[in-house]
Amino acid sequence: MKDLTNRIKNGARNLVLYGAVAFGLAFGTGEAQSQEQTENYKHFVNPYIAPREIKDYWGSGDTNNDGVINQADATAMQAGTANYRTDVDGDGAMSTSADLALLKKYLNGEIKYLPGHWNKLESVAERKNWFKKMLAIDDTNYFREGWSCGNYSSNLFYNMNWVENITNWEQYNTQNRIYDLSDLGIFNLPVYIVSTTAKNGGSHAINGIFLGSDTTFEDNSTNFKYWLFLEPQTDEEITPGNFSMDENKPVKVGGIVYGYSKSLKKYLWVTGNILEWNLNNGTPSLSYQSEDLVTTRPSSSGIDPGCPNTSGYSLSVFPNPFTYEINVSLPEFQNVRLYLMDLNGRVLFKTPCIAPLMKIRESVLGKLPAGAYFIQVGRERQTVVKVQ
Ligand SMILES: [Ca+2]
Ligand SMILES: [Ca+2]
Ligand SMILES: [Ca+2]
Repeated sequence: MKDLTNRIKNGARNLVLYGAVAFGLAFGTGEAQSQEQTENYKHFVNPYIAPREIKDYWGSGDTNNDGVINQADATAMQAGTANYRTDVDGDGAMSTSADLALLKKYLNGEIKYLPGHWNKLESVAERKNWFKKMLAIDDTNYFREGWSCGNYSSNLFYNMNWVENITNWEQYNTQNRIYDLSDLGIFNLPVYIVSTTAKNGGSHAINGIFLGSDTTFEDNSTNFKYWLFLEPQTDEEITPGNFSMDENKPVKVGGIVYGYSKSLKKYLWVTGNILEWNLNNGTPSLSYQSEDLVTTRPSSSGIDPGCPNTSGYSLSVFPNPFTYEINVSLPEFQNVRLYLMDLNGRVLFKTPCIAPLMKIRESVLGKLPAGAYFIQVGRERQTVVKVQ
C-alpha cells in the first residue's frame, strides 16, 4: 500500500473537488420536480437504477445495437460479431460460446434477465458480482502520471456513470480534458464520487455504489452499510478506518450532473452531493440527504415485479389471531415475495409467492413468541397476532 499512500499524498494537494457547491444552491425546493428536469438529474438522485435507459452498455446483449435484445443479436454473435455488449457473462471476453449460451437462455425464457441487467437484478449478491466484474474490466486503476485522487475518482465516475453533454461543460474544457471519454458511461452503473478524509488528514476522493439490502424494508439508500465503497486507484473495497476513509470524518456521496435550474433559468452542470454521513469511530450518522434522493427501490427495477399490480388488492390472511399456521390468499398468481416480520420490520421469514394460497407452517411459526407481527406481500401489509 506504500505506493498508494505516496500517490494519495501527491494527489491530495490538487484535490479541490467538492464542498463549495451543493445541489440546494442550484436545485431549490420543488425545482427538481419541474417538467424541465433532465434525465441525467432524475437518475443521479436515484442510486437504485442504471444511469441511462439504453441498451448500449457492457454486457447488455444487444449485439447489433438496435435497442432491442432479440434473436437477431444471438444470430449476429453466432456469426462472429464481438463487441462490449456481447460480453454478457462479464468475464471481459466478448462473444464467447459461454456468452452466446447465456444470451440464448435469456431469449428462450430460461432466465428472466442477464447478469448485467442492473435494474432487474434481485439480490445484493447479483449486483455485487456484476459490479466487481465491470470494475475488473475498467482500467481506471492503472497508474497515470500526475493524476490526483480526484482524477481517478472522476474517471471511474465517467466510465461507470455518465454526464450529459459533458463536452459542452466549460469546466470540462478548461480543467478536465485529460479524460478519455470514449468509455463515457460504457458500464451504465450508478457509481458515485465519494469525498472522504484519508488517514493522513488529506482530502480524498474515492467511489461508491449502492448495493442495497435483500431485506426490502432495510433497502434504503441513506443506509451507509448497504453502500460499497472502493479505492479507484486499486479497486479495493474500503471501510471506515482504511487509509482512504478516516473513521472519524464525514463521507459524502455525489458527483457531477447536468440539470435545469429554475432560479437561474438555465441548464448547467453541478458538482455536489446527494448524501452525507458523519463517522464516529466508524459508526455513521446521516447528516444530509438531497430532498430529491430516492430512498426506496423502484418496483420497475425487477424487485417484486408484481408490486405495481398489488396496490389496492386485499390480502386475505387467516386465521388471525393464529397459533401454528397462517394462510395467505392472493386473488391471483402474483410474482412477489411474502415476508413475515416483527414490528420493527425485521424479516423473520420470506418466500416467493408461488401459488394463490400460501401457507406459513408450524416449523416457522411454532417457535415465535406470542405477540403481533406483520405479513407483507408486495406493498400490502397486514398485522397478525399470535396467541398461545
Ligand atoms: Ca438488438
Ligand atoms: Ca464473456
Ligand atoms: Ca479496474
